[in-house]
Amino acid sequence: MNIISPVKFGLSSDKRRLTDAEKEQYKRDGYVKNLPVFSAEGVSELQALFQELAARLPADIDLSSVNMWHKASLKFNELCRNSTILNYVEDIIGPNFYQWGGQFFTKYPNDGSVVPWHQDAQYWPLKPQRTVTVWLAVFDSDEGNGAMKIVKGSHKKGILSHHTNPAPHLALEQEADADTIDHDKIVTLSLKAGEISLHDDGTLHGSDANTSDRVRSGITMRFCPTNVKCDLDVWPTFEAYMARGVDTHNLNPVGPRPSNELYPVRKFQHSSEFI
Ligand SMILES: O=C(O)CCC(=O)C(=O)O
Repeated sequence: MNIISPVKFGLSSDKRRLTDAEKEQYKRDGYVKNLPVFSAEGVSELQALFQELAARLPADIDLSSVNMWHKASLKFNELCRNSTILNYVEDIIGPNFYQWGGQFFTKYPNDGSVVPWHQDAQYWPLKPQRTVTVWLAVFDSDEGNGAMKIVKGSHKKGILSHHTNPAPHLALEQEADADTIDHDKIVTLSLKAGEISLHDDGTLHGSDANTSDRVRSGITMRFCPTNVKCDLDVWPTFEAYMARGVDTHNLNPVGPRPSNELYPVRKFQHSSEFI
């Protein structure tokens, strides 16, 4: 699909919304995929931004290990305000929502990194459980290069049993117990560069190693309706960055729009570190 609008980060459209079938699928299965956002020109800009931001990090910092790009970089923050992306999110969580996370999940050819099966809500101190994750494909992502996989319908099973697995090739220490994975219900979220998937924070997901000669990278953006509150005792630097609508609940500290082009160095950082 060719999508047109002369905004930064390429060509996108305000016109496409989730269809009723996609909304139903999200409720029933905990995900939707192959939602178009960027045309070929936009994808080139997106890939250039990926190269620029990845190159900004000191050599000893792994791109996938840092979050908070939406606090550190104005360009990244603007990418997360793309109206097509926000329209899709609004169709799931309603008109008033904020962003709290922005991260790359990158696997270079044969780097061995794996994302273990997990449910996000299992370790996120956010109540009620309503976060939608946007996973934006910077490059084509498929079986060959370690695309994300989900277990269809797992978001309806409540919080499943996890254990800690500190193995160095794992991008996360939280791992769902093997007997929680229904292998018949696994779906690979193959995406073309410039497309997004959405998943529910209760959906089991993970990804295998990239054994291809192609880079696999996705940008995750975490969005919550304004009635979701973070437990600051667990995540003290949490801040809500309004993405759309108004916040009448005022349950969380609010983060300022970044005015700089900096980079995060850890998973969690406060906006005051980027001034
Ligand atoms: O990119 C991946 O393989 C996993 C991403 C992930 O864990 C997430 O979006 O929460």
